Amino acid sequence: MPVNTRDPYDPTNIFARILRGEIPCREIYQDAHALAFHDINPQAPVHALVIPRGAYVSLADFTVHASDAEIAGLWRAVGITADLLALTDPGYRILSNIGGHGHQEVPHLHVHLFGGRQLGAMLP
Ligand code: D5M
Repeated sequence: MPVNTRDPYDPTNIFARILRGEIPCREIYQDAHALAFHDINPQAPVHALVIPRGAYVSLADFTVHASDAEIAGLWRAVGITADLLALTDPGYRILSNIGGHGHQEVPHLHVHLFGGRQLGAMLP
């Protein structure tokens, strides 16, 4: 179900439940600010998700309301996750869907990492 980024945060969303340990994930990395795990429906040989621990609906919400430490922490975790998955060289793609037109389905900010093969041109 697409979400509206102006909607309040829904603490029952699936990634909130993963953060609380209520449902399992295939964890790659975690620290004080972020958790990284494998996507349950991979769209590439490597498809990971990195999420902040804080309750943010999307990148739009995060960039306005998160602290500098949270913002730095999320992007550092993206880089660390890419390194752990050996994506950094030869390269990979990140993507974050925002709201209805962005076809965001899970209303907790997540950064997708795609890699493990030569990716095509970036087309919508
Ligand atoms: O993408 C949401 C992504 O979240 C989609 O690629 C599937 C993934 N997903 C959904 N549930 C799970 C669980 N339980 N574990 C791992 N990955 C999951 P979006 O950008 O919102 O369209």
